[in-house]
Amino acid sequence: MARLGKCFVNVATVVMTLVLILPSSSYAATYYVGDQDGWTYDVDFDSWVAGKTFYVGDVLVFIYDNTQHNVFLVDANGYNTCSTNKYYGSYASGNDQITLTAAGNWYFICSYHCDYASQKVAITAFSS
Ligand SMILES: [Cu+2]
Repeated sequence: MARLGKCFVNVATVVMTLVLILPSSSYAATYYVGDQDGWTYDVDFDSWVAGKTFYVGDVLVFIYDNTQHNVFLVDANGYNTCSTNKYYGSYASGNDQITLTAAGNWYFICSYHCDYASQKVAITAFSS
């Protein structure tokens, strides 16, 4: 019995050590863009971003009606001008999960509603 008890202690120690040495990216957060409103044009995405700190490894989930909206990953110019002439990713499933894979600024726009309804969001990802 004593031997069994020691075994459990050792297992517990190994598990705790593994938890402690896992990189912080293992605790990546998932963000639903626009919260309950989702990815649409009735949302102030600047306000949604305010107060949040995003890290590499975090996941953005864009939920939307894919007959109405889409998601384009663009650069700063594309974000500012609502242009998809140059983009790095396009999504149209209505439930897109996009991982922030690098530190820096990430810009997402809806090609239908960026210009006149400001359906766009800019996110800065920090190294985790
Ligand atoms: Cu849209």
